[in-house]
Amino acid sequence: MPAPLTWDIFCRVIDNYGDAAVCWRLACQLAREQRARVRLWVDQLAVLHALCPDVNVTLPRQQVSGVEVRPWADEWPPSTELNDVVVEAFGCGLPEPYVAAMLARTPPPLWITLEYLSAEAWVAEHHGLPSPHPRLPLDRYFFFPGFAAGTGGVLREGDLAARRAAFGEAGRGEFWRSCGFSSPTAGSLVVSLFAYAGAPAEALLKCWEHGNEPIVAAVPDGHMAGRVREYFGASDRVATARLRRGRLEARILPFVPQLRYDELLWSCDINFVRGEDSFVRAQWAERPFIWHVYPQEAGAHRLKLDTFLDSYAAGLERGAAAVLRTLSYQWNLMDGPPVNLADTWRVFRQHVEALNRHASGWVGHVGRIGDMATNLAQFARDRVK
Ligand code: TRH
Repeated sequence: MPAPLTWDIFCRVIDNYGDAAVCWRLACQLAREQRARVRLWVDQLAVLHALCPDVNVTLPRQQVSGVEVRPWADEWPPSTELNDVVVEAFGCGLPEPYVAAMLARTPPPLWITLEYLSAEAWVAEHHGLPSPHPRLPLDRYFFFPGFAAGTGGVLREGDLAARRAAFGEAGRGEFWRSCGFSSPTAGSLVVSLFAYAGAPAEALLKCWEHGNEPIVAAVPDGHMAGRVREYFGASDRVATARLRRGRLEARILPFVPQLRYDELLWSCDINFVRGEDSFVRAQWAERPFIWHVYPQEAGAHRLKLDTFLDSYAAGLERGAAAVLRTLSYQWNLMDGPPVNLADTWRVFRQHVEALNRHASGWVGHVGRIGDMATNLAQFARDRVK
């Protein structure tokens, strides 16, 4: 068996958690499942620390979960040796001295540009294509994650299904306890809420408060938790809070480590997620979910949402598909402030069982193209000379 490849992954945090979240997950999976030696360079270690509290933000070099974590600072550490594969995540660029060293080596390391996840049709056509560097005699290969055959797939650890299956009722009880709560009362609908500032959260909270069933909204600490506190008129900022009015109970949870975010999703009946990584994890949770797409200029995110819903809802019964799209549009403010969100929610609620069944089928469908880390490792093995 050939020796595992060595990897450098470069990541700049644009905003929020997603850039670091995807790179961290990829790095850990390559290290654990491919036995690869992985070095991850991140410009904001504090973001990585939020996702993985074992990361110490003050260390210039540390080994965490099998990955060598390095701060990516302006000053490049001299005499840093090259690795076989270099992943430039989300167009973050590479340090000049590193590129200079790549030019000096024959053959140069394999340079892979990892792109954002999208269900758009052109992704499969562009995935894996080489592209000459505009100035330098170096090729870069574009690696596109995706949901369809011909794309790079999406990240999914080999043991995820087993972890999820083993979680069960006891796991849920333990999850709530660890966050400072008892298990939600039987019969309540449990929903997690993770979204960007634009989401019409107050309108949804109002539906839930005045609805006809008990709802527990689990809100990880952050921007959305602030909105929920304000909705309830709660001024204190204690880490764990339970707020109640009408049929709604909101639970403000601590921001959990990434490894435990799955447990939050598995502890809920419906998940509101956003961006890229939480969106993918909600799919693996095999529960109904509503995606808040990362807002882009000139409404480019509308196409991302539409193309995803087109693929996801293929085979879903018509009523469920229609209300999934309506609620997704309203949550993403696609057509201005939502009108009759309460009606949409009521209809969505009626289709939760159908959406639940569909969620498992989707996992089987996406699983057939293999997971992204395995696909990426194979892609690299095929090209490293
Ligand atoms: O944080 P995000 O919005 O990240 C991104 C960035 O905005 C990025 O610039 C953009 O391009 C990209 O989205 C599309 O959403 P995302 O991708 O879901 O990342 C959030 C991560 O945080 C994910 O790994 C789950 C994790 N998480 C926790 O670990 N604990 C928590 O309590 C919560 C709520 C999330």
